[in-house]
Amino acid sequence: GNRRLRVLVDMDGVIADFEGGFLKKYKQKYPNEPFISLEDRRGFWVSTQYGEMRSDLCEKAISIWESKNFFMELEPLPGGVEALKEMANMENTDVFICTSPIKHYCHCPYEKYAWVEKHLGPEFLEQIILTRDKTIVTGDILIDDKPDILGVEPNPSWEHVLFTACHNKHQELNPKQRRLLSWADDWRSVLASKRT
Ligand code: BVP
Repeated sequence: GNRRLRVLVDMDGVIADFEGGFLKKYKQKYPNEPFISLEDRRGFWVSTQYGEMRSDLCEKAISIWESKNFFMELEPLPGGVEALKEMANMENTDVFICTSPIKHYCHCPYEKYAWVEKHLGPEFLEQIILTRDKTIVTGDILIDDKPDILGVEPNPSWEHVLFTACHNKHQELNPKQRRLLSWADDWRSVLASKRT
């Protein structure tokens, strides 16, 4: 059979700093509006928490990631690029970047490819999966900061390993769910545990 390990890695909040990039550009564009510090972030959806603070701030938040160059200019999260390159060079290991583009499609999909080419190299362009439904993608592990990954497939093949982010660090997990606290955490052991 196929003894290769297939690792799916999310992009925003796992290898690219969506939250930091959002807050920086939101403060630049709306210097006189209230904001939510990363320490106070709760819940996956930035737009929801801003909308709860004041209803018009939901669309102001959305305007940030719908802008040209938002996704392109995200900073890499510490250790992510190095981890993916190391993973890709491991024996019997296939790594894919599995990321959901926003529905405002004029910049985001292009900029995600450009980001990968810039930070991981052109050979990584072969490894990109853009999908709004990750449950239909098969793999052994999905490393993702979104706590609930749902779609049309009720029993996805992958084990979701929750990557810690400002919005999920206080969240209670299902008893059997595992976390990676950061790329300094022991991701190599998580991969090893799926090979046996
Ligand atoms: O493209 C990202 C940003 C966007 O959703 C996608 C999440 O992709 P994955 O990390 O799951 O692959 N996004 C959108 C909103 C609000 C939209 Br209205 C948000 O609050 N946060 C967010 O990440």
